[in-house]
Amino acid sequence: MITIRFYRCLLSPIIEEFLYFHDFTNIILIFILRFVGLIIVSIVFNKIVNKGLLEGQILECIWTIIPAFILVQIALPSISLLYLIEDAPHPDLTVKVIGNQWFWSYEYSDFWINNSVFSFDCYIIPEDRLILGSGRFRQLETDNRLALPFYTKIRLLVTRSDVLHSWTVPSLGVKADAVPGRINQINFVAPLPATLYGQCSEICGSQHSRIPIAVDFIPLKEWNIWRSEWFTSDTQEIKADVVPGRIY
Ligand SMILES: [Cu+2]
Repeated sequence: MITIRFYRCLLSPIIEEFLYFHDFTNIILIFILRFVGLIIVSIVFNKIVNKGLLEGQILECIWTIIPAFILVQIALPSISLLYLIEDAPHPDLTVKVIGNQWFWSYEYSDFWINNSVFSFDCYIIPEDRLILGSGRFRQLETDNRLALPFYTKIRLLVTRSDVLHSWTVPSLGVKADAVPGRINQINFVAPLPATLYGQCSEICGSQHSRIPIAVDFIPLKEWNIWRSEWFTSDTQEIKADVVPGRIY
C-alpha cells in the first residue's frame, strides 16, 4: 500500500474541482487583461478621432452582452461548486471537532466507551521531541492523529470551547471556522490512504501557530482495529505511528 504523505497535495474530489475552476477563471482573466490592455494601448497611440459619433446602439449592446455572458460563465461553475461543498447526503461517519486554546479535540459521537463518548485531544509534538531524520514535520505533527477511513463520506462538525479557531486541511479543500455558539459542517471524501496536515487558520492567541492538524486516512478494516485498540487500551493514548503496513 502506498501512502501519500505531504503537506500540500490534492486529495479530494472537491479540491480538484477547485483547481479546475481556478484554472478556468484564470484563462478568462488573462483574456480580459490582454484585451483591455490592448485597447488601452491602442487608445493612447491612436490618432483617429470620430467627431460625429454620439451613440452606437449595436456597439453598446455588444459591450454589455459579451461581459455579461462571461460573468455568467464564471458564476455558474462557482455556484455549483458552492452547492457541492455543502451537499452531503447520508455521511458514513460523523466526527465533532472542537477547537481549544491550544489543541484540537475530536469526538466520534457514534462510538461510546463506558457511557462516555469516544474522544481524544491532539497536541503538537514539540520540536525537542522530534527525532532528526524520522520524516516527521516540524510544527505539524500531533501526539494523536485524527484517524478516518478513506473512501468514506466523512462529515465534520466544527465548533470551539473558547475563542475562534479554524479547522483547515488544504489538501482536502476544507476550511471551517470554529465559531462560538455555532456548529459548522464540512464534508469530504479521501479517495486514497494518506496522512495530511493542516493548521489552525484563525489567529486565536499566543499559541495559534502551535495547534496543527494531522489526519490519517486508513482502510476501514484498519480503522476498526484502531478504534477497538483504543477501547481496550489502558492509557487511552495512541501513538502517532500506530497504523501497520504503512510505507512512507
Ligand atoms: Cu486556533
